[in-house]
Amino acid sequence: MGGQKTAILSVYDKTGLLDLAKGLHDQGVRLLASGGTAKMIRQANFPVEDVSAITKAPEMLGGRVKTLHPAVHGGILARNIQSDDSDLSANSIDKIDFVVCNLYPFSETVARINVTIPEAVEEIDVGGVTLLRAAAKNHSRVTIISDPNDYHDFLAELKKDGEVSEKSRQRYALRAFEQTSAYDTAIADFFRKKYAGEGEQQLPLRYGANPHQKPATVFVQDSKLPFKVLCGSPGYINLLDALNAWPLVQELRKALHYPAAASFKHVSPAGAAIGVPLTTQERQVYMVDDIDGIENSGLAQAYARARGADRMSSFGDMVALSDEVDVPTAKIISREVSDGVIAPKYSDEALEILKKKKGGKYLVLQMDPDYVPGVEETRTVFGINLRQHRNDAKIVPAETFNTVMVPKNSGPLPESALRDLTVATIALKYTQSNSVCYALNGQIIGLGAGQQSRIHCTRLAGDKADNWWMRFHERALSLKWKKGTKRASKSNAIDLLCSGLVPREGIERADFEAHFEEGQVPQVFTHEERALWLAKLQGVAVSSDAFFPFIDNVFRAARSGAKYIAAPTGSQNDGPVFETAEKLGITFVEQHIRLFHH
Ligand code: 93A
Repeated sequence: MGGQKTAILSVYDKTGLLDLAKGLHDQGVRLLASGGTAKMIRQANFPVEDVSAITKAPEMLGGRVKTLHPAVHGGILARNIQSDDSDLSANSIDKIDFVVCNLYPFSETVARINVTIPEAVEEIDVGGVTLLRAAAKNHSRVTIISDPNDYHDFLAELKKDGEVSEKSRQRYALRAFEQTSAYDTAIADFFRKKYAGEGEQQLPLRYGANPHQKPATVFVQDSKLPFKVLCGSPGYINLLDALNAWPLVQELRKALHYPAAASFKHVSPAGAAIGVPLTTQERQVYMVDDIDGIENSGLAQAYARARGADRMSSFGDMVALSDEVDVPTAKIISREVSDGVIAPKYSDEALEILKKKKGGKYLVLQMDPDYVPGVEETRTVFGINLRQHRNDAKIVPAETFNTVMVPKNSGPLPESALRDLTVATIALKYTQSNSVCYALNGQIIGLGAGQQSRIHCTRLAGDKADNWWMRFHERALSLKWKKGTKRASKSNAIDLLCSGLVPREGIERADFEAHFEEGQVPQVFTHEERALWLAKLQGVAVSSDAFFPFIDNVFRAARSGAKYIAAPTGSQNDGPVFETAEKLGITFVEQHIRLFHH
């Protein structure tokens, strides 16, 4: 149409406004502006008309309605098409070519201490957001300038070319869309805190990962939190643990059809297990031989195994349980040092037991078992957003472990091997990488998490598996504790004995000896005793979250009784890795899904 171009200006932040108005005026652009914006331009003696010149309506409601009018939005949204042109001329509306707008400072206002809801409400920009969105929507014709930092480049381009290129319009439109999105997020955040009702859609947390990281909160957008707090108040790390531990037990339950339990610390499992019946010896090693009714509770046996795998690491754990929590399970938890539990349901009696723990402060979360998270997950690290498809890969025993690399022509894996590889592999899916897991009897027996080198994971997990197995040695089972020795102290002393780290002298030795009855301090294991006993650890299943780069991992796994290994392939050393496994009598299964987790 070649005629005079029109700009509408409505800015809260008036930085650079006069230079912009001058630049537009120099280009022969007609300027329309809302109240305060027009006033400032007029005072500087540049020609400007009030928006009311085209709306024929005054600003009203104390400024709540300034630019909200068909004369404005028709002029912005009209395309260069016949029907839009005739609509405009039927209503005597002129097209608008440039929109310059920035919004009321909502975030700055609500950041003030003691801001009231009416104060916040007044800072919710409606007309400005509409200007931004309308102009950005119609960016194929209209230029939207929403950041004073863009004034210079915008004017320079206009001056040079007499118009704004499509590329620039796209860039400016994107910026406007980002701004309205952030603006709406800030408004929703504010009102979620005010109106959502604690525990429904959001929950304030005492602090973040550390006490100085305040404020901290957990929330969902557009739905309800899928868990209820039945007792205590969750911390940030409790929730990180719970929200990793819950899907782990849910997946174990679905894959193996047994009740499942996990014991989490620092966002990795210290133990995870299904409720395979416990032997008398296992009950003793896991310190649950006095729990009434445990033999009839799959869930209690699962937790006894999860907690018993590595009692040192489970100290102060976050527990996840796949099924309704019953009395035997609650009883086991109630006398251990533990931070909290997440489960789909609690029997009344079990809940009463848990509610008494920690002086009434024990964290009890009830998870909605039907909750399904969205397929995408986003996190912010150092102010930068990262988004990915959630790791929803399924570990299905009958499918995941059916590609046997060595020995060739071997038949299908025995049920127990499939079970243990499944436990180990699902555990790795929720373990900080790198990770390697050893499993036996339906439970983790050693897990190496968060090591930068794979062999260090394999060793760490192997050492833990060895330590676990040493606890079944006759000597470790017949310790004579001094009366009053606490469970945690017993676990620490057993750990020293079983890992071969019993102090020889000094106050550390005295401290160790103090746990035992007079004259009953256990002999340390000799090298031979240890070797003899460890040789009896057999049939272990080992899983790795990524391929083994070197054969050393296979050597180490074999030393702790590995009979089955599942790992992704793709290493340059795959050939030697398989050969080594075969030589050591290990069945090596390709597990084709890499399972890094962070
Ligand atoms: O209260 S509003 O939402 N109602 C409107 O119709 C409207 N139009 C523009 N606020 C509105 N604005 C905002 O006014 C702009 O986003 C800008 O931040 C501010 C500029 O006002 P003034 O020109 O009076 O200083």
